[in-house]
Amino acid sequence: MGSLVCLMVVGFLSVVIQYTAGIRCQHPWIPFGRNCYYFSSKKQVTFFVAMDACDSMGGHLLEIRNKLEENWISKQIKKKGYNRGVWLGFHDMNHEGQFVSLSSGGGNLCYSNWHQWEPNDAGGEDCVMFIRQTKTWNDLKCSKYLNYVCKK
Ligand code: MMA
Ligand code: CA
Repeated sequence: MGSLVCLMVVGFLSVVIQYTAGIRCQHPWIPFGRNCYYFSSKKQVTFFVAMDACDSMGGHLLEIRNKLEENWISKQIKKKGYNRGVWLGFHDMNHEGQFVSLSSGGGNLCYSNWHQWEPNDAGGEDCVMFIRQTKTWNDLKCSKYLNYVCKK
């Protein structure tokens, strides 16, 4: 095999192994891919309370990075019985319409899944939620109450 093909095979296999072998998570965190996830109680809280809760547990508010993760999160949320959805660790508090990640120091979003007509900043909405029913995203006032998921 050419060395490039060989490198590609090794790279592919290491990704497969990383995903299939999985990682260990401390109870009550649960694993998916290379991360651990904490699902909040049924109590709903504001964006800032959710953010602080995740930070204090050594994680950060959920940032959905791809469709695979999004589908898994969606299933977990339904299992948990959250009624509306969850906060995501994205916001546009600094520049209206420019949504950035909380954890990666204000980086732009590589993956997004906005609901039709969103984000619409209706009455001033700077935080982001994952909508349980439609599996899409909406910008929402940060002072609203939702369930949350932490990731680390
Ligand atoms: C509507 C829509 C959204 C907005 C929420 C606020 C239900 O959806 O206008 O864009 O964020 O209302 O509750
Ligand atoms: Ca909105």
